[in-house]
This record gives sequence, C-alpha cells and structure tokens, in this order.
Amino acid sequence: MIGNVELTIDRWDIFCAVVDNFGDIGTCWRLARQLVTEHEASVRLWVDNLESFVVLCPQAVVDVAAQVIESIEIRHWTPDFPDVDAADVVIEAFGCTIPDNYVAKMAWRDPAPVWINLEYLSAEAWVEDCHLARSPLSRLPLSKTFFFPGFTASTGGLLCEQGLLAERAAFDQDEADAFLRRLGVPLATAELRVSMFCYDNPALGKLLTEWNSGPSPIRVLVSPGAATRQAADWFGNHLQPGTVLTRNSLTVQALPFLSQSDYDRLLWSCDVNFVRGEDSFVRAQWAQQPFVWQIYPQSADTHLVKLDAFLTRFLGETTEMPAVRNCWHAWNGAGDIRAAWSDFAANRRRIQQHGKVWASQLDRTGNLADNLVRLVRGN
Ligand code: TRH
Repeated sequence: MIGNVELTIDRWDIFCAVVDNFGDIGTCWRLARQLVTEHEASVRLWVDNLESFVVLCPQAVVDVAAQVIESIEIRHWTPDFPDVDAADVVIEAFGCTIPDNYVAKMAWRDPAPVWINLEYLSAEAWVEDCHLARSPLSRLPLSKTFFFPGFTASTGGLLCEQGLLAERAAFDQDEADAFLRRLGVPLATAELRVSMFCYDNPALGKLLTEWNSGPSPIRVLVSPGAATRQAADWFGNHLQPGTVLTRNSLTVQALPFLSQSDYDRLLWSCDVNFVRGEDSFVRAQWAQQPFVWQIYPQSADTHLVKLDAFLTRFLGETTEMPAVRNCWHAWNGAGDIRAAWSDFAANRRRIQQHGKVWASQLDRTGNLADNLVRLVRGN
C-alpha cells in the first residue's frame, strides 16, 4: 500500500494525453476497462483527443464533455479544466501533465490521493530500479510513484485481461475460420496469412516485392493507416477496407480498424503478425504466433537500444535464433529484409514454440492491472 489510504479504493481518474497514434489511448482504455470489470473500480478517463478515442471505441462521440461507456466515465480533457473533486487514485499516463487546479484539489484531500505516473514499456534493465520510485512534490504535500510496465517480476508487468490466455488457448481452427469469414478473408489453407500494422517503413515495399516473387501464396491483411497506404503505393492502386489486390504470389487485403478484441483475434488467426508501438506489440506476445515488431521511432535512434533490450530478454543472451534478431533489425532499418524474412519464415515453427514458452513465462510475472491495484489497495 502507498499513501495513507487504507480502505478499498474505488474512484480512479486516468489522465491520457494523446501524443499521436493509438497506443496512449489504447493502453488507457484497456486499463480502465480492466479496473472496472475485474476490480470493481469506478473510473473516470480524461482524454484530450476524442477523435483518436472514437477510432478505438466507435460508440463514443467526439463533441461531448462527458459520456459513459462500458461503465467508464469518459471526460473530454480540455485546457479549461473543470472544478472537480480529486479521485482516490490518480493515474498520469505516459508523463502527461495533470492540470494545476486538479493537482491543487489533490493536495486538499486527506488522505492524499495515490498518484501514479504510468510509464512507457521498456525491457531495459534500469526499469527495475526505477519501478515504484517515489518523487515528492516540493511545493505541495503530494508525491507520485513511478510505475513501469515490464517483462520481469521486478516491474509492473503487462496488461492482460483475466481469462485472455484461456480464451486464446480455446480459440481453435473453427473459431479462427469463423472470425476470418466475418472479416471477408477466404479460407485458403495453402496461403501464409500475415497481419500488417506498421509505421512508414521503407522495408515494407521490399518485402512486398519479395512476397510477390516468392514460390508460395501469401495474403497480407493490412491495417488502416501507414500499412494500407504503403501497400497501395506499391500496387500503384487505391486500397480501402475490403479491397483485395493480387499480383503473382502476393495478395493484399485492406482491413477496417477492428475493435481491440477483434484485433486480438486477428493476431490469433494469422501465421505471422507485424505489430508496432506498445500495445499491439504486447498483444502479439499474448497471441503466441511469430511476430515482427516495428518499434516507435525516437530521435537519435534511442529506440534501437530498446529494441535490442527486448530482443535480449525475449531470446536470451545466447540465442540460437538469429532469424528473429536479424528480421527485426532489418524491419527497423538495419539489414536486408528480404534475406532476413526467408530465414524467419523458414524458422516459423521454432519461433512459434518459443513464443508459447515466452508467454507462459510472462504470465507468471503477474499482470499490470492486478499489480497496480495491489500496490494501491495494499492487498
Ligand atoms: O498506434 P501506435 O503506434 O501507438 C504508439 C505507441 O504506443 C508508442 O509507444 C507511443 O509512443 C505512441 O503511440 C504515441 O501502436 P500501439 O501501441 O500498438 O497502439 C495501437 C492500438 O490500436 C492498440 O491498442 C491496438 C489497437 N488496434 C485496434 O484496436 N484495432 C486495429 O485494427 C489496430 C490495427 C489496432
């Protein structure tokens, strides 16, 4: 337990400033739902960009100050922040800055709210030292605790809904077929099925060229945004959700943006998943299918250090699987993706086996929402 809060805490405020893309709000939305459905918390989610939220949650509307969805109060976080009481637990996601008038309200509360700074995910070793570090505010009687997601028991763990792995295990071929049929994907068993969610990436065109000239058929299910745009450029054609384009061995099918739950099922149904950022990267690990990660690019290539830190944890120091490392490096700008892909594809079964072992290892380290609740409630 942290702070002076001894009772079961039930009111949580989560603050989410959308930097770009869907990772920030995707993670906060997932956490909010877990807190409500699994921990009986009452959650208010403050988000500064409802347009991004609507993509993830189509039943939301963009032009209202407050709405309740799935028992979560969604509040539009605007610069003129309203005069509201501070919650028992305040989550400041990804280093966003909570409004001054709200912080003043936090300082008025007795006991003070538990203030958590939820950080970005990294496999780097320093994360274990910083997880749960506390930082007192000099100007007010408040302190915040840094909570780091991660891959070891000395970190906050990863978001994973209760029952997710059981659902994954029970998702058999019949369910995969039914799901794919619903997406309009034909059930050709001879095709290698690949999901593609990525940023702008010069390696994608090269990979499409490789797949187009390869000996066996491959169907690439491209997500909206950069993946669809680059695939359309490669074909010199227009792609919108539902469009299918074929050239030689390669078929590209454009998907709509799926619900988070359907996106999981897509990852479970594909032979190989290309994912990006933070949340889809985690979901690919729970999917236990071979995956290739495009990390969110940062200035001065600092993301490459994070990429290697994860690869080292995922594969171990003395890896016998250079195929994964080489393919991920090439996908992130360092190496020849065409050669790296052939090696990756050739080792697909071994990589899949490794992914299963990895997921059960991660599962044993505890999930993020449980760890957060345990920290806050002290049980
Ligand atoms: O969208 P992203 O690139 O988000 C990124 C990262 O989080 C990055 O670390 C952060 O710094 C940056 O945003 C600001 O990738 P990510 O993290 O995978 O988030 C995508 C979310 O969208 C995730 O919750 C899965 C969800 N999703 C769907 O629900 N349906 C879909 O069809 C797709 C493709 C994604």
